[in-house]
Amino acid sequence: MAECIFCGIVEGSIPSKKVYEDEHVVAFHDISPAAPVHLLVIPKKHIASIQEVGEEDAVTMGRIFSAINHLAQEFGLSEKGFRIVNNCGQEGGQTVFHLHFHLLGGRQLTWPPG
Ligand code: DGP
Repeated sequence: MAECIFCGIVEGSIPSKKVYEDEHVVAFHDISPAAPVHLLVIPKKHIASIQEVGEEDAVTMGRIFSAINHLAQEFGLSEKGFRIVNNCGQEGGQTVFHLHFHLLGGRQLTWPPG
């Protein structure tokens, strides 16, 4: 079994509610939703954080953002809007060290975050 939780989700050894998958990207429902829609969009490749993203990941990063756009439409967020969050490192609030983007929507979100 993979040591990384999200690698386990990618390979299917850890269950998740997947909502999107292509050759580079997987998206699934967050286990602890902070909004009516709370999805996580991740690269299949293990990248620990945004600090490890390089030129070689350009196609993957593009796919992540086009998947986010597609999912925002599919989950009915396009009209009223939504938020994309990436937590990076300890003070950034990152708890799972496999790059992921939170897609949050379905309620009025406030700013600034805590
Ligand atoms: P972050 O704090 O940005 O690293 O967010 C990690 C998110 O991952 C957090 O919102 C909870 C979610 N999460 C952690 N473990 C699991 C899991 O096993 N399954 C799913 N679906 N989500 C998880």
